[in-house]
Amino acid sequence: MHKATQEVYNAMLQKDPNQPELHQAVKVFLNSIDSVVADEPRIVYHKVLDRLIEPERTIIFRIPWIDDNGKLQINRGFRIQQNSSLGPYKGGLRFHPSVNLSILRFLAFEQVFKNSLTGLPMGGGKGGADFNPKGKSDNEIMKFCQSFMTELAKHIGSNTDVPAGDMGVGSREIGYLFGQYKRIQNEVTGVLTGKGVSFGGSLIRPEATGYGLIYMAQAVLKGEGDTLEGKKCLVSGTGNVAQFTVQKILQLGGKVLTMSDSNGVIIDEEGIDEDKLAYMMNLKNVKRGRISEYITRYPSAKYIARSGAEEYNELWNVKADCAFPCATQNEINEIDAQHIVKNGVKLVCEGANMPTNIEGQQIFKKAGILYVPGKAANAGGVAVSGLEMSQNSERLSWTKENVDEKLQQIMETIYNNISEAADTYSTHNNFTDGANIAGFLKVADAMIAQGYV
Ligand code: NDP
Ligand code: 2IT
Repeated sequence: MHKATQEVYNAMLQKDPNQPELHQAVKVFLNSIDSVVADEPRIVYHKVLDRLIEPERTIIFRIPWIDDNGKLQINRGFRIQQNSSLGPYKGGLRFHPSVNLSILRFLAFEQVFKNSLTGLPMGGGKGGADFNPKGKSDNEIMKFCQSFMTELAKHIGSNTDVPAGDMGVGSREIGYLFGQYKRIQNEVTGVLTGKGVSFGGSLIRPEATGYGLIYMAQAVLKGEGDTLEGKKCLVSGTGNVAQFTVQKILQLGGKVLTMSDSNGVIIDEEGIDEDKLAYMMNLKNVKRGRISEYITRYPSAKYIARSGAEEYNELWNVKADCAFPCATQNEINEIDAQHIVKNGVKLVCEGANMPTNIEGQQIFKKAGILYVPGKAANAGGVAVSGLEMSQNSERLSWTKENVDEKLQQIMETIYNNISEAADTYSTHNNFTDGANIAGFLKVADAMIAQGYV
């Protein structure tokens, strides 16, 4: 990194020493944009770097609630309002016991550039709580969501900040959060996205992140004169993003060999087909069960239990053509990345946010793997959230076909823009640099035009 860029990074380390996920995201980003901001006339961009890292506003609050046993519970809630230069803050809410300031700040930081890449007028934000939804009753989830929104409602609004789902927050939670917002504000607006279709939700929003991810993969493969047809694919996770990633791969003639949850991995060499996916979706979304049950129904598959402390993940050690990490941050370390390369994978598209650690990313780069970072590859979710905001504003609902077509166009445009930025400022097919630079330039220009705020 050039001196001025390095100084920005060092200042962050000094100010927020205990935020490793934020440091990781900022480091990758600064490395990408460093060459662009180094020389005249663009040196002026250095003036916005410290402001990009510092959130416009950080809200931390108490969430008191009462469980089914009448016991008082408390959690910590957050909303990081990172950057509003392109529009209202926009980004998901995560409910997971690991949630802390570092994780949400990295997610909010990434969200700013992701939203910029969609081409829609959205700033970036992220929020959530260190709440563990596992094992909670529906009543407890509802009580928790209502208490969470009782405070959050003071800080959001359809023209201010529009949250959505992320890990642990799906349509059930968005419904409860929306209901409570309405009670408090006595106002029906598009203050959240991912709503039920009967009360303002957009068709295709549940599918959007996974479908968009595969539209991106399609665009990248097309650039190489190839398609997904017949490709063997590794998918991690079994949540919202993973499920619709698998669905779209199957629709396009690919074969899916793996899925996972936080307790273990399924490897099914015969392929996870539509029937098996339907079983998995019912298991995860309705029964809220563990994927270990999959092998009782499909005994020819293999289940490998995981504690999370293993040196590597067997899921990434399977011969395949494409890999789609769709679970969580840093799920691919350097050993996993080496396995992915060794096993012949040519394309890695990130459905999760920052699933590959820095060493892993370097291994992909060295091996010449086509690697699309989350901020470009998983932007389809927030893009359709942006389309939901538009529909709410005009009080109309667009058809499934219409939204899906717009999603495809947006993903193709993102591919074109990050490819072009890579060719102009970095090297051909360096989608990390392309995504960071293309996302950054738009945000930086808007910040400068608005007086460096
Ligand atoms: P979900 O909560 O629906 O699913 C998360 C999945 O990841 C579950 O299968 C979960 O397993 C698994 N998982 C969680 N933690 C771990 C872990 N430590 N090790 C292994 N597996 C784990 O979340 P989403 O599908 O919505 O989100 C997945 C990723 O995609 C996240 O990185 C999120 O930020 C990102 N993303 C989500 C978007 C969206 O629209 N929802 C948009 C863009 C990105 P278990 O069931 O055991 O918890
Ligand atoms: O990481 C993400 O882009 C999301 N969780 C979706 C955010 C949104 O506002 O739809």
